This record gives sequence, structure tokens and C-alpha cells, in this order.
Amino acid sequence: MKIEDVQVIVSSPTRNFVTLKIRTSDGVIGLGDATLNGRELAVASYLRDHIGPLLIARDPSQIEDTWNYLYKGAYWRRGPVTMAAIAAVDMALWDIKGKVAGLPVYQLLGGASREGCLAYTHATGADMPELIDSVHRQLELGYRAIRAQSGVPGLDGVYGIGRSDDVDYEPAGRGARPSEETWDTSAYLRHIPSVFEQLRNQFGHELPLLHDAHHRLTPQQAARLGKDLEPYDLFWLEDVTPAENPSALRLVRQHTTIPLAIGEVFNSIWDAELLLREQLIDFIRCAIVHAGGITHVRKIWSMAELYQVRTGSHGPSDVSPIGLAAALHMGLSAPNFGIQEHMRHQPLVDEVFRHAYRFDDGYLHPGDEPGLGISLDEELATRYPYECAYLPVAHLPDGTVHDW
Ligand code: KDG
Ligand code: MG
Repeated sequence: MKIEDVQVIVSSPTRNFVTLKIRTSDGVIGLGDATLNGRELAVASYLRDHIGPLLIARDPSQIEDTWNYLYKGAYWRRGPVTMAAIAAVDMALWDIKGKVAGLPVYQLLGGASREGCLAYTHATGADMPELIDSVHRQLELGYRAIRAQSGVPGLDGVYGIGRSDDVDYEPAGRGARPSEETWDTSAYLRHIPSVFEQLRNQFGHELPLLHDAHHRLTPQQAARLGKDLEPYDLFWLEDVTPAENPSALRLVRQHTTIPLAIGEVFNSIWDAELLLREQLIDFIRCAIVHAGGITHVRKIWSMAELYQVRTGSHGPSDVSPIGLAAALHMGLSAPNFGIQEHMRHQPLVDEVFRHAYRFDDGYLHPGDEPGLGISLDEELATRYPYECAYLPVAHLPDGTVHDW
């Protein structure tokens, strides 16, 4: 069996997705997610112009060899564009392998280690009453773990808060330029502990609560926030400092016992190596789509296992259902699975990407269809062409561009 056709489909059913479709000489279809929020066309071009032609006539069963061919063979290694493109090929080849074997991918990865993957979702509110209502709504939907994000007094808008519980990670008006947001770390640090105090008073101490600082703090500020939040027993505090400087976490770790999660922007095991080896984090957050696919993330997770670090795979709505399915097959089988982020896709997205995975009573399961369990309605997808959309940019009150 050989790879006969490689197609890149960029569509925007409510938000942009880049999808890779590989067809073999036996007519087996494999799908991969290559979505890189705000830089979608760069990955599409990498796949169309550079990777696609190299895949023709290769043996689709040789996943590890193809991964190394694309990674080592390019000379230029790593980076989100390269690694999202390689990830898409990798997912598609695992999908094909599962379909050929007649098995769901989690069976190829060693079989289920648990009955389902514990999921957390997002609750957001501009103020406390809105946030409390949002938590209630998510609990009613069956979630057993909640990431809580709140507006900050004095700031007009805070990233990820607001329009609805199912807020997508794009500015409200899609356009050729990112929206601009004002950020004030001091105001944030003063406010957030009281948010979690009120959530604990309202929902008790059993509910796993998570919080995301979006890489905006210095190590000292992160240590202070960790200490201030300790009484509220968070499941994790995420992305406290900019992720490209792992040694920043040493100072944070010395001052707080709050569990730390980082890694949604990682694209290589080398981004995580020091954090894992020195046990500076408790959860590794890389997304299958942004870190080289199942083949590479499996290695990151195995290294994490040695250091008692559990997984918490990135799963916002900009990870397509294909990327989420890949995370669930891995999560169901990995011994050190921790939790899976789940931000529900809009109904139209679920129509374009029909999926076997299911959410039930707080847990996600990848389903038992052969491969990843996703089928693409290509005709429907192409009715929604790419629309330029960006993540917002953060400024300090004096106009200085801030860490995202
Ligand atoms: O594209 C960026 C988003 O996926 C990211 O900001 C979402 O931080 C995020 C999260 O934890 O889901
Ligand atoms: Mg995050």
C-alpha cells in the first residue's frame, strides 16, 4: 500500500481549521489536524508546498520512519508551523493504521488504562455573579472539573471572558488585524484570590478548580499568586510565566506548593525536558496538533511519566475534533493521564467533523470506531472558506506590548 494523494482543506465553519487528508492506493483515508490559531495559512502552505509532494508513494504504515524523515530530513527542526504540519501527517497515518487494522487508535497504543478521560471545561464571567452562573451551567452539563476565569475590576476586557460559555478564542469581529486589550498585572493579582475564595464558598472544597494565567507573570508575581491561591486548593495553576524560559519555574516552585501546568505552546520534547527532569511542573499541557502528533507527544508523555508528571492536554475550540480525538485515544491509554481540556465545538463544527468520541457524565471517551473515529464532510466544509482571524494582542496601560 502506498500514499497516493495528499490534500489540505482550509475551512471556517464558525472558526478556521486546517485539515490534512491522506488517501492510500487501497482507498483508505486518514485525517490529521494542522490548525495553528491565527497562522493557519502558513501551516497549509508548509503541507501543500513542501510535505505533500514528499509523501506520495511512501508506505503509510511506516509512521515512525516518516516522522523522522520529515523532522530530521528538513534540517530546520521544531517551531509551531513545522511541528503542526508533521503532527497532521502523523495523525493521518495513525488513523490509516487503525482503519487497516480495524481497531481504534487507543488499542494500537496499548489499550485502555481507564474507562474514560476526566474532562475540564471553562467557566467565565465579567464579574462574580456571572462567573457563578457560568459554573452552575457547566456543572449542569455534567462537567466534574472547571477552569474559572474572571474579569478584573478596572480592565475593560480580559482575554477569553465574556461573549458566552462557548466563547471561541478569536476577537468578536473577524478582520485583518488582531484586537488590542489592556492588561494590568497588579490589578489581576489583587483580584484573583478573592474570586477563588468566593468560588470555594459557593461550591465547596471538593470541586476541582483550575485557573489559567496565560503566560503573563514574572516568576516573582507567579510565586505570589501561587501562595495566595494555596488556601483554595486548585487542581492546577496554568501558564504562569512565558513558556520559553523553563528555569523561571524554579523560583515559582521554591515558594509555592500549588500544582503547576504548562506546555500548550510547546512543540518539542526539548521545550519540556528541563521542566520534567527537575520536576518543576505537575501537568504537561502539549497539544497533539502542536507538538508533532501522536508519535512525538507519546515520547513527551513517557518522559513525564518517569517524573510523576501527569498529562493535561490542550483542548480549546481551536483544536479541531481530529486533534481532540487524537488526544483522547492517547489519554485513554496513557498510564500518566491527568485530565483533558474540553471546550465544546459549535454544532456546525461537529457536523463538518463527525466524531465517535463522546462526553458522558464528566468523562470523554474516544469511541471504538477504527482509526481516530472522525469523518469529514468535505462538501459542507468547503461551503465555509477561510476567514482571516487573529488572537488579541495585550498592552500594559502605558501602551507597552505585554506577554500574551
Ligand atoms: O489559540 C490559543 C488558545 O487555544 C489558548 O489561548 C487557549 O489558553 C488556552 C487554553 O488553556 O485553552
Ligand atoms: Mg491555556
